[in-house]
Amino acid sequence: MNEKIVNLKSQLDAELAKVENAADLEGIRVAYLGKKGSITDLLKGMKDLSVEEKKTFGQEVNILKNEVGELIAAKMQELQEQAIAKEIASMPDFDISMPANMERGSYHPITLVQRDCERIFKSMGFTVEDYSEVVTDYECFESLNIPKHHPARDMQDTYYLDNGQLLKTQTSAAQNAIYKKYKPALVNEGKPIKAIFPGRCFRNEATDACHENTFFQMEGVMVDKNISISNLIFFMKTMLSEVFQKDIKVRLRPGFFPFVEPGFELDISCLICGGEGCPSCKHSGWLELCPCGMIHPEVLKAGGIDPEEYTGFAFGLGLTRLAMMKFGVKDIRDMNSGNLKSMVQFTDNE
Ligand code: FA5
Repeated sequence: MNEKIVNLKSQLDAELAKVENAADLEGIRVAYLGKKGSITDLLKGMKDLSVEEKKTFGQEVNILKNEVGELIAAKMQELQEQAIAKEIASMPDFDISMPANMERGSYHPITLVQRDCERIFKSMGFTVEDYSEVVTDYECFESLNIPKHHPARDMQDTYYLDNGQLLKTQTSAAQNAIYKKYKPALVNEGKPIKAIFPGRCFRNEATDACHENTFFQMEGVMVDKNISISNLIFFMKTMLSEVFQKDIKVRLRPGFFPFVEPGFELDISCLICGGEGCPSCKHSGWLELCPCGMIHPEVLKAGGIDPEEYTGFAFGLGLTRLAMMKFGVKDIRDMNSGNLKSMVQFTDNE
């Protein structure tokens, strides 16, 4: 066997015997197998060999390369096992022979519908955005065409922080930031803004079977040239049929929100009582689920977008209520109860 190969191998053995942690081991891996590593150097040196020598030497280097990879992987395993053993030894009360607690949890119903909605909208080209729960008055109200002292604020009382910020009452609070973030791509590259942003909302209000003070919404916006109500209706229909996987009764009626014009309330027939009327739907047979509308020109302007050139739609889906309907949860307050038994019964099969 080539002398260089033999030397390299014994050098590696010596280094591996001394290594004590994963970071040093990674250093060794790079020194041997990296782009500028010793084995790569050996391969580079082959250009000066005869055809016959190249064949033998090449084979030997490849064998060495595999061997080095295996030795490093084995050493990594050994180091990991040592680390676990050390951790266990440092916990005198840890009894590894104790049986594991077999009570299984499950994903929360809201997480499940949120993921479902994200999957559906992603497949239609929407990006998923995350946004803060603490926002400014400008984000939550003013940028949405709700100036100070506007009566629309009365419907969304919330929790204020000493610094004047507040816990967001609606996921619409992220609209302004989303428009500003994606406006350059819209104007310079002609890429429509298509985003959804799920999030937790807070309102200071009395609770009942379909109202909580802490609940989830998922906002969606689309802005481009020539966006119309038909686009909005298409996306709403697709979302509902994908989430429920069956036909459900919906109704669209006029709704007032200062940040859309025209605005709509999209209600679904209550799936708890089949539309007969029950506490979950305030005995009306219908549940307000997803208000929506065409984005108000003032809101586009606040986001730096020219409303003469671009139009768009926005919707605010009540994710917690959607989860209630999908999983047959009669009282929204169960959703925040932290009661594992109560939640698992709805989602055990997921
Ligand atoms: C809004 O919050 C608007 N931002 C929605 C919107 C977005 C309209 C974009 C137009 C364009 P509203 O307050 O109606 O609207 O709440 C929207 C949905 O959130 C409701 O239909 C309901 O499903 C859910 N929701 C509202 N308040 C509560 C609550 N207290 N508990 C549980 N779900 C709620």
